[in-house]
Amino acid sequence: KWEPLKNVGIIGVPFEKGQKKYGVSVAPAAMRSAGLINHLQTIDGLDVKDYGDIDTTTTEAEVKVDNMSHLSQVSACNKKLSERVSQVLKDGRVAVTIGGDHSIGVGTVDGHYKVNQDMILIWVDAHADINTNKTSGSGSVHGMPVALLVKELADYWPYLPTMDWQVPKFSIKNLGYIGLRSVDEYERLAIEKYNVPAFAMEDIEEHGIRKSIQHILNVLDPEMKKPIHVSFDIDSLDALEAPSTGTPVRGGLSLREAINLMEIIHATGRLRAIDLVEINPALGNDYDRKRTIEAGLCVLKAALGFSRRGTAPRGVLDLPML
Ligand code: EXY
Ligand code: MN
Ligand code: MN
Repeated sequence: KWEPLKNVGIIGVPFEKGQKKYGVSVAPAAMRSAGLINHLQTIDGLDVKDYGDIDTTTTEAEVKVDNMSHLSQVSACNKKLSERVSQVLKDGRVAVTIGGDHSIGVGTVDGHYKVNQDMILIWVDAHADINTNKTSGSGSVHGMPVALLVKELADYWPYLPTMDWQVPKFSIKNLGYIGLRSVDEYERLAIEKYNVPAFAMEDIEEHGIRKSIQHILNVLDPEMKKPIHVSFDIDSLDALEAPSTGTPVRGGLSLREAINLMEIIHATGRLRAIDLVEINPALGNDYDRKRTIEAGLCVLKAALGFSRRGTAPRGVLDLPML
C-alpha cells in the first residue's frame, strides 16, 4: 500500500559550525551548480521544488557549555531547519536536506518527528555521532546529534541554553546504524546499552548490504508501516569514493553498496526524509571534489527512484518510425 512519494522538496543548509574545518557550508551551492535539481528532475515522474537555503547568518550571542563548540549557532540554525523540514513534509513532499555538517541532523530529525511521530531513523555514517559533551573528544557538535535527539540520553546532558525549542522525544529504539567504522568507547557503550541495531563494516562484509538494511528495517518496524528518515553522511562511503569530507575513514561503503542501500529504501515506498551531509568541496583537488559531489548525487538519485536499468519513455509503446 505504500508508494514512493513523487514530490520532493530541497532544502540547503550552508552551515559548518558543528565542526572545525572551512568548506562544508559551501556544499549546497556546489551541489546546485553540479545540477542537483536537474538531475533529480530527470527521474521518471518526480516533481522537485526547491525551498532554498536556510539563513545561517546568526547574531546569537555565544553561550558557554563545557566541551561544546558554537552551541548557540548550531541551535539557531537547527531551529529554522526543523521548521522548514516540517513544512516540506506537510506539503506532501519528501524532505531532501543538503548540509552542512552533521549537526544539522538535529533539525532534520526534529522537524520530521514533529510531523511523523512513528518515524524510524537510519543513520548511514562511518561514525556513530552519539557523543555527549562529556564523552566527546573534540567538542564538535557534529559528533553529538544523535545523543541530542534521543530521549533516553536526555538525562546525560547538562542544561543547554538556547536549545529549549528542542525537546528530545524521539526514542533510540527507532534508530539503526549502517557503515560504522570509527566509534568512540562511550558511543559503543550507548549502542550496546540500548541494543541499537548497528551494522559496522565487518557486519556488512558478513551479511552484504541488502541483508544488513533488511535486518535493520525488520527490527525497527516489523510491520513495515513506518515513515523512514535516512541521515546520510558522505563519509560512510569509502574515502576513495568521497575524499572531500572533513573526517574521512578508509575502508567504507563502495558507491555501489550505497546506491543499492538507497534503492532498497526507495523500494519500501516509505522514505520521507533524507539528509546528505559532510560534503566539503574545499578539501582535496578538483578531481576529489567532483568525485565526492557525483557520489552524493548518485546516492540521492537512487533514494528518489532513479533506476540503473533505465526507464522507457512514458506512454510510448514503440520506437520512432522513419
Ligand atoms: N567521534 C568523533 C567526535 O565525536 O569528535 C568524530 C565525529 C565525526 C562526526 C562525523 C561527521 O560524522
Ligand atoms: Mn556524521
Ligand atoms: Mn561521519
